[in-house]
Amino acid sequence: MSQLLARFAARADDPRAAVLEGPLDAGARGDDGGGARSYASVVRGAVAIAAALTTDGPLPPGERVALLVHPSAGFLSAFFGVLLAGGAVVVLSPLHPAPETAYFCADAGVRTVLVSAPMRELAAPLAGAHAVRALEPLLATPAGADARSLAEAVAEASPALQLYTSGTTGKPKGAVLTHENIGVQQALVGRAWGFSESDVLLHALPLHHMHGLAIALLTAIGAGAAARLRAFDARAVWDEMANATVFMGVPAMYHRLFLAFDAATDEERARWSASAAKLRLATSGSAALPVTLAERWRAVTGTIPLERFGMTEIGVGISNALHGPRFAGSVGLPLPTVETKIVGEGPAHEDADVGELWIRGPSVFAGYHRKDAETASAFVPDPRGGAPWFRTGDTVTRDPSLEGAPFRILGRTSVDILKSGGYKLSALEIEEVLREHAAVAEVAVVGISDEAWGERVVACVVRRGDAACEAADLRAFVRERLAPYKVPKDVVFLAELPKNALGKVVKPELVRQLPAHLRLPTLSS
Ligand code: MCA
Ligand code: AMP
Repeated sequence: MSQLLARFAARADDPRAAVLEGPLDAGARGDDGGGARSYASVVRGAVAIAAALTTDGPLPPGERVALLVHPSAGFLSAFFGVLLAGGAVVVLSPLHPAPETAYFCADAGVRTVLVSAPMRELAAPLAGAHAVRALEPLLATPAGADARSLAEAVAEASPALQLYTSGTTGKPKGAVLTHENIGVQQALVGRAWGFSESDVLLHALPLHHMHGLAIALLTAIGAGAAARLRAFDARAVWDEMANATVFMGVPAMYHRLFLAFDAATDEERARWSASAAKLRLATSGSAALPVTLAERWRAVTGTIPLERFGMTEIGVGISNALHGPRFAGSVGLPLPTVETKIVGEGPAHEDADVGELWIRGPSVFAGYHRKDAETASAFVPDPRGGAPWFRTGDTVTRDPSLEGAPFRILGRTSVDILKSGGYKLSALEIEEVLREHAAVAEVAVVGISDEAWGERVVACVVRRGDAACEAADLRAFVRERLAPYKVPKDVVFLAELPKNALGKVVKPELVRQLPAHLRLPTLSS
């Protein structure tokens, strides 16, 4: 039986808040009033969604059902409703333009899309190819079964979630995570970070990625905590820390928090500092947390954020300890059940001091949806017949000078994978789109180090002949086709791109040349 669903179903009669939606009131921790949505009502909603999805008979196991639902209790009911019906969730985001959303749905083989009222217009282009169903009326579907009996029918090995992640092969791939993967992850992270029913998670992360969805929201829900869901806004996040116990962010959020802090009044700074210092936990992940930001957080709260390493394909694999020393610039040690190996240039499977991080364990995903070649190249068989290793594509080392020799993430093994504000981006995907523009003869997309975003996406373009085309035209062209966070921040026109003898663009050389062509970003850009 799915442990993820068993934990959820066990809260069917729990009157305490699962989700806090409205204006925060420190006392709102109980019934369905004042923006607090109880576990009982979220479970009831999920059972109703499961009933609505199965009126014509059971779903084929792992049937992909897409959600275009704003962050809310309804999102949680829809998510668990699909799972209780035996399906697997594909989370869509309002950030994606229609062509990208259409690609996710087509690639996943989605037949049904559940849409909440604020997203209705965005779902209109999907209506031709998919059954688009309004969420709110479905939440009231009469249900015959109860959550526990539905949970019992779902196997641990069944797919639960398909998350789209950028890779080195152009278009994003659907990483398939089973109930076991997510359930193990939920328990591991919950235990490692000391989650309990008395926690209130301040949640401002997007829900279409592993960090916001599983590492944050499902960890909190698995422990019976409450999640305050809101869009990220630096001043509001500072304000709302007063009513939270845990905050999870990406480094770009900490950067924004300190821009707001520096612009705040003395009274605000004092109030915000006091609230932040009272949080029992603040975490950072999805990209390297610069030591300067870690130290700014220490100056306000007395401790640096708990940094950990994760991936869509594995959830959190390595984490600093909740109690015990935390070292800025290191991500700590593998969580229990996570096996690691560092593989260098030498013979395969030989442990090295510096090299690619390989991981295995029950939280590692099942494979990429309908992409057997990519799945095969992501895993390395164990020569002794054990479970295969997942190649993370991250270069790591361990620091023997620190207690426990914690891991340090040194960078990606591929220049074509970028991280901007915590989002993983494929340079190849952005290049493919730019190449469709009539004025583009050649293009190379690279990331340059940036204080606000970690990496700043820059497109280097050779124009076709004397075609008239400006940076703004190309940015607008990409924006119609890809999420706004994938749009290059800068477009640089060059006479030619540096290439090696085989005619391949030498991206490191291009990055070295770029400062001469670019106005360097300012602190607030
Ligand atoms: C927004 N913009 C961005 C990004 N976010 N550009 C590049 N990179 C970004 N990450 C663009 C907007 O489209 C807009 O463009 C301009 O920047 C200003 O947007 P703004 O409204 O100020 O941004 P925002 O909406 O406040 O977003 C900033 C953010 C967001 C809150 C930091 O980027 C974010 O939520 N990042 C989290 C990503 C995440 O969850 N990653 C987890 C992946 P324009 O002006 O042109 O319109 S999972 C993972 O990594 C693993 C599992 C792990 O370890 O966690
Ligand atoms: P994603 O595919 O969006 O899940 O991103 C996963 C990638 O984020 C990892 O492979 C790392 O490159 C990066 N990442 C996650 N956490 C950290 C961290 N704490 N430090 C450095 N990089 C990180």
